[in-house]
Amino acid sequence: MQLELPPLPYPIDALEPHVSARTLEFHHGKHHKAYVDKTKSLVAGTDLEGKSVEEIIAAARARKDQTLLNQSGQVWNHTFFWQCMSPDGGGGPPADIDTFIRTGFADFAAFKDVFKKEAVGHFASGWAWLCDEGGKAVVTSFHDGDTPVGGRPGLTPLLTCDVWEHAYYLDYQNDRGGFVQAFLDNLVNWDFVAANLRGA
Ligand code: MN3
Repeated sequence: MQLELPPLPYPIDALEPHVSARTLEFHHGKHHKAYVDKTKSLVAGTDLEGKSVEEIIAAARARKDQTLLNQSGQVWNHTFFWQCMSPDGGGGPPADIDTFIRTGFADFAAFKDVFKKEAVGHFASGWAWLCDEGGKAVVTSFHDGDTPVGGRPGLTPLLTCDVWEHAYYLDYQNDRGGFVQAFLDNLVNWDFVAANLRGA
């Protein structure tokens, strides 16, 4: 992944009414941009200048540089997160994803329940994830700007929901559960999740 602010993969008002254009103006145009700008300023003039976001994250972990890890992790997480949503999202998953989800959960409804509990129960800022861990579906979360990228051996990220307040406060105020429910029911881009599962 390039250290750049990518354009959103859909028009800014495409996720309404579940995520408003105003939320995306701030979330993508201000918050995500700030993480890109801050990471660029942190690596400028160092051996990490010009490296990929994954390389910067790996170096931040190796050097125990929490500031660089949070900033570069937020770049990766947000670029991934935009692709996890679609105006045509939600509903049931494609057959291959449904089969995969049953490696870790009783069925799709049970998965949604666990994912929502993880997202709502995550204390303070962070991200809820569906990952492939050695062929098994797992739900987990990471704090602040941390990311599954190099965060735990054998963990492949498939889907994420941003549970920082900036992701939902303009539309849902303090109702994180309402946002996560709308995300699961109406926004998840299961085709993107399936591509991640195939290693695309
Ligand atoms: Mn965010």
